[in-house]
Amino acid sequence: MGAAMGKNGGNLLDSLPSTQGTLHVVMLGLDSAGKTTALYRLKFDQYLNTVPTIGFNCEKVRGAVGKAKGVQFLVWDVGGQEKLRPLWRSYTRCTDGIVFVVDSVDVERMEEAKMELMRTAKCPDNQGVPVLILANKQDLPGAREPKELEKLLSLHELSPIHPLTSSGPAIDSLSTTGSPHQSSTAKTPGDNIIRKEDCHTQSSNTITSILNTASTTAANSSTTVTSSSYQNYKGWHIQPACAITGEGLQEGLEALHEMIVKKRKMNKVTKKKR
Ligand SMILES: Nc1nc2c(ncn2[C@@H]2O[C@H](COP(=O)(O)OP(=O)(O)O)[C@@H](O)[C@H]2O)c(=O)[nH]1
Ligand SMILES: [Mg+2]
Repeated sequence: MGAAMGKNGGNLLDSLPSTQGTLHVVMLGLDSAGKTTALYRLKFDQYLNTVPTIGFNCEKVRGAVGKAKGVQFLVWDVGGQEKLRPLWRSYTRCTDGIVFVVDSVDVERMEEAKMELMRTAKCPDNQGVPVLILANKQDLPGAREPKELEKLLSLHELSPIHPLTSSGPAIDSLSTTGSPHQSSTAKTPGDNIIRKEDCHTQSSNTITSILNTASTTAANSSTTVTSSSYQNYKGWHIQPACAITGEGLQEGLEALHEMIVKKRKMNKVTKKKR
């Protein structure tokens, strides 16, 4: 898709003035998992033939179901080839949510997918960022069910550490809806990388200290709200999908939206406790 979509399809430049309130989402996953197909199915509600993504595609898409109905998402679809994966980090730094697309049939590469997912989700910048795992290609024979993928990908490891009950690191990340000024067309690797300095967000150090403070304060006073907020927040959701027909994609966005809203509420409570 890439460059062709940039010329003929939606252009991020069009979208820049009205990105306030837009949720920023990065779509990652191994090459050929179906990221670009999913993006353009969401955007145009039709199947578009893709070519391997070198760089990224970026489109505004709208939620169509449940509480996500009408919500605008700015979705970055980043190339998944091995040589491009080191760039993922630059795209996830200020994101509201991560969509990790998995080819549900490709069991041989499931370990590789798990490794990349964990590397991304456990990176200090991304801890606590909601992750939607899109179990794609469910239309194909041999597609693994979400329950099995949950085990194969060790998704339980993604659940956040409860800062009030654990002595583990309480790292959170406050997200921002500030938009990096970039073009929507595919670029060569390294072009138009979102840098953390571009995002008006707080550093993980600051956030760690916010949570540590909250933890101490809350332990000495009323902890119910913060505590239950954290307990309700799983931080990930697995959604069966078929990017070719579009099945499951909007439901996935709805689940991601719900996680983002919960996460923001948690952040608010945490800030109030300071
Ligand atoms: N059967 C099936 N094929 C899919 C599905 N999603 C993507 N594909 C195919 O998988 C290949 C790779 O898709 P693409 O979107 O380019 O993957 P990307 O590298 O993750 O962006 C293409 O031939 C798509 O047509 C799906 O849900 N079902
Ligand atoms: Mg692609």
